[in-house]
Amino acid sequence: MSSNTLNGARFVLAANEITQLPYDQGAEVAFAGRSNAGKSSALNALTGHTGLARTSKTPGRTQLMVVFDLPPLKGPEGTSPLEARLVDLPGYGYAKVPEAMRAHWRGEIDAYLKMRRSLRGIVLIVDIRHELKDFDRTMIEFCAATELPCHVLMTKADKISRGQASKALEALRKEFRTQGVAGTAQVFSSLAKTGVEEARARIVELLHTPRPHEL
Ligand SMILES: Nc1nc2c(ncn2[C@@H]2O[C@H](COP(=O)(O)OP(=O)(O)OP(=O)(O)O)[C@@H](O)[C@H]2O)c(=O)[nH]1
Ligand SMILES: [Mg+2]
Repeated sequence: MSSNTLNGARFVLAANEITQLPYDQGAEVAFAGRSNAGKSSALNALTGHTGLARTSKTPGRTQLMVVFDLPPLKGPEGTSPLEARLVDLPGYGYAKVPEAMRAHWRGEIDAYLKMRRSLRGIVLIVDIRHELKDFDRTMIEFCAATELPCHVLMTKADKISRGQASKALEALRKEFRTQGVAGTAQVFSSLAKTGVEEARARIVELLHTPRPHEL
């Protein structure tokens, strides 16, 4: 499976709760991040479809789990291909989202992360200009604790210099090392298409890597 397989992404459904998601088999990678961090823009850049995931200047717009199908993953000779999906999770941390809806999504995302057997990795989208927020840290710690691979896209890199971007990346990697977290990270920009190939390759790798409970 080459990294441009992400170009084959197609919208499947938008779910308000995890019971509405496609049957839990195959391989899935979920996009998480604070509201307005740039999740939908990153998905569009990675799949090469502008408008596949809705983007907006109004944070909190994606208050649904949005599922995209990818072409099936070819496994070793003699094994049947695996279904593959990308999931855009609702952004968290937007103050104007009513508390009841935030509580709903806290519960659903928590259950999704803990129970989704086909989930093979998280792509965490953070704004490269800002420090990690509490929820980012919670996500990274959760991934470390459950051996769920996490790849951080430090996006909106077009808004700062290259030097500042490498510094931010080094700082995050250092934080991972000191905390003993096995996460990976890279500089990204949906606007300038920086790091798109690197991110695609990492996502394909995540999709191909079974979790311990699958073995
Ligand atoms: N300059 C720049 N702007 C970006 C980039 N990525 C996203 N944006 C802008 O940031 C805003 C939010 O982007 P979205 O992709 O909608 O963010 P999101 O994380 O999906 O937000 P919600 O779905 O509302 O939680 C939009 O105005 C985008 O145009 C980037 O790489 N560079
Ligand atoms: Mg979005």
